[in-house]
Amino acid sequence: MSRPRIWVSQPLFDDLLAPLREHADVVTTADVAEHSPAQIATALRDVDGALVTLNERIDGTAIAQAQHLRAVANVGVGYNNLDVAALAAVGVAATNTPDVLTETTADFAWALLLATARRVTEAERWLRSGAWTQWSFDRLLGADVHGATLGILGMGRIGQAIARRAAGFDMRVVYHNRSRVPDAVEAACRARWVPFQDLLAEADHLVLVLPYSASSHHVIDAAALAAMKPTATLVNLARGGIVDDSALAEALAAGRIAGAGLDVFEGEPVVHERLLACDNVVLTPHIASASHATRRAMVALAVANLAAALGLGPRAGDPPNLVPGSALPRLPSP
Ligand code: 8YV
Repeated sequence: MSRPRIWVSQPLFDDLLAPLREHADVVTTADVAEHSPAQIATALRDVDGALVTLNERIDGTAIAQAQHLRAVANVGVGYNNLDVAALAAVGVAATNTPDVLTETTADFAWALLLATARRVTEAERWLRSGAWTQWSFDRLLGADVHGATLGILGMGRIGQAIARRAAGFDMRVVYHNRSRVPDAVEAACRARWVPFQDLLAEADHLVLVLPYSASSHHVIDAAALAAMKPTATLVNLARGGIVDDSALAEALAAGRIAGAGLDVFEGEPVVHERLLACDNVVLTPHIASASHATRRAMVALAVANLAAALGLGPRAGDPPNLVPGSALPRLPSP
């Protein structure tokens, strides 16, 4: 049998690809690339496996042409860039990288929340502009975090890790999730399930950590923003599209909420121009999981998933992180 072929869609810590190189021919991508759908289809056409990031949208058209493809390993916990149903229909496994990024991403939620509530980046911009000629008592006043109510929309692993950190700030934690988490988890997180409307109304700081899907599209729209406290802050580190960015820009500009911290955007890397124009928003370029250790752990896990799915060497076996709805990989073509 010939050696399997693998496409690695972005530069991803080359040293971590060794377990793949040992048993397969690996095609890497030298520079960070914005691949067009046609380039993705071409890259997938002759390979058995692919290691991809959220930059690559793996759609039905590319999948239909990828006759040898058996597994796609996503470097990320979110996998809305993959058409899992189309992959499963032809026996291509899809995997993601849960757990390894939970704590790092939860840390970053707090970085955004604190920066937003205390207007850190706005203050720095003001200082750097040379405007600070005199100290003044009532300048750049923000919202307290300690003792406030933290709202969390989406109580998966990352939501729970964010909630656990809230104890250090002596906060009250309310969350909304389609289903309540078990009592023991609620107790560990000191969190209480509330209906969605109550979450909007009660949160002083609302953090979004739910997966993106058709049902979470624009779950934070103009009506949801209007239901929040005018003093509240909103943090999104889940996916663009969960928030209606245009409605958010309008709410921020009109002072309908106090501020927002955003790591993800509709149509990123393009950011809505009216968000760019707002002072009361902290903007970061999708870096919630970007610590040295975690980004390496994500690649190592995706490599292990792909090796298992393709049956490479000692790592052969069912991949441990198949996403919901994924198929097991089909047999290699002769
Ligand atoms: C990743 C993310 O950096 O894991 C996710 O879902 O959004 C980020 O942690 C990204 O997916 C890289 O592909």
